[in-house]
Amino acid sequence: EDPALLEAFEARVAADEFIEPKDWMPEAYRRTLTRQISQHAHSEIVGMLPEGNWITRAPSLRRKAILLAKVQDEAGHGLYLYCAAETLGTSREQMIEALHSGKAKYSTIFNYPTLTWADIGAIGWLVDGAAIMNQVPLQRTSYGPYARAMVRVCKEESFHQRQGYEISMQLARGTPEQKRMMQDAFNRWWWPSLMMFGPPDDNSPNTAQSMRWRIKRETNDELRQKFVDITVPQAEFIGLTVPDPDLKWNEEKGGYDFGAIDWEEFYSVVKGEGPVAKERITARREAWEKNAWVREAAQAHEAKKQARKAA
Ligand code: FAQ
Repeated sequence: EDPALLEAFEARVAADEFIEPKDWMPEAYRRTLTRQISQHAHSEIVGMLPEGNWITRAPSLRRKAILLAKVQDEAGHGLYLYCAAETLGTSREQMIEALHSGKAKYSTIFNYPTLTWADIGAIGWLVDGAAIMNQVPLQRTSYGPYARAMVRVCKEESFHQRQGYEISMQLARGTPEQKRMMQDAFNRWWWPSLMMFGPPDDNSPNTAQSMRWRIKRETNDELRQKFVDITVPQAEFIGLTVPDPDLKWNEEKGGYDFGAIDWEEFYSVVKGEGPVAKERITARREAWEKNAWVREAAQAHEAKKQARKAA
């Protein structure tokens, strides 16, 4: 790589300029962005499944309409993100093939099952809450198309978080059985939500370079700490107990100390051993195969239109 080009690139990044698709960029920058954005896109698409599972069983028409809209938003986020990743030179077919063959990663959080309606509250509140915490700084990520996609995604995600917290609040203040159900969902989603931020900084191979290139604006541990500090008072406010006996306010650091995360569980879920990992990929593959006729029909329609134009 030409050292003059590299120097000019680094100066632009240091000046907080956006890098655009046709600009020169180091190959490693392109690779790491393609990796992160495509994983993010896959997460949005696979992330439709746990909640999609409850659309037919939502407890009221209002809840059903909200949940339908939310799951459709996730599809939209996946599509913007695939578009952003495509601008770096990898085709959507290649990315989808990588997901379906099990080569590509997506967020560990979506390999856990949704057992009760309370899980829908917990996902909106905690999973979307963690997602926003991570995505707000990505609105200033150095790659223009990714940063711009994040602006709209964050607006929608913040509505998702509120709807989840509202479900959680209603259940936590409901009958003893509803409260028990909400506490159980909270217990199951708490630790996996903390894992969403990725491995600890001293064990995160990509963080240092991604911070230098301003792809990441905050580290995994910094974001995880912010999430804990914001979420614990929300749990207390609705009368839920955080399932962590070591959780304690630390006056000196102005944040909570929290217990050890089970990183073995994290790495086994990353490797594809999550409780419902096989089910998730099977559902994606089946959706792709069963709906091939839609893609074929769209292509046939387009070919006819082109032929008519040429005639
Ligand atoms: N799951 O060196 P680092 C959503 C991998 S939100 C699986 O720290 P990096 C919204 C990592 O890829 C969820 N793998 O990596 C929604 C790397 O492997 P690689 C999606 C993980 O990239 C809500 C290795 O471990 N959000 O979908 C995870 O610097 C509700 C070493 O890690 C994003 O993707 C994990 N949790 O930092 C939808 C946000 N963590 O690639 C539906 C954008 C780490 O070298 C319903 N991404 N790994 O083979 C990021 O900010 C970063 O990529 C991190 C990881 C922070 C996730």
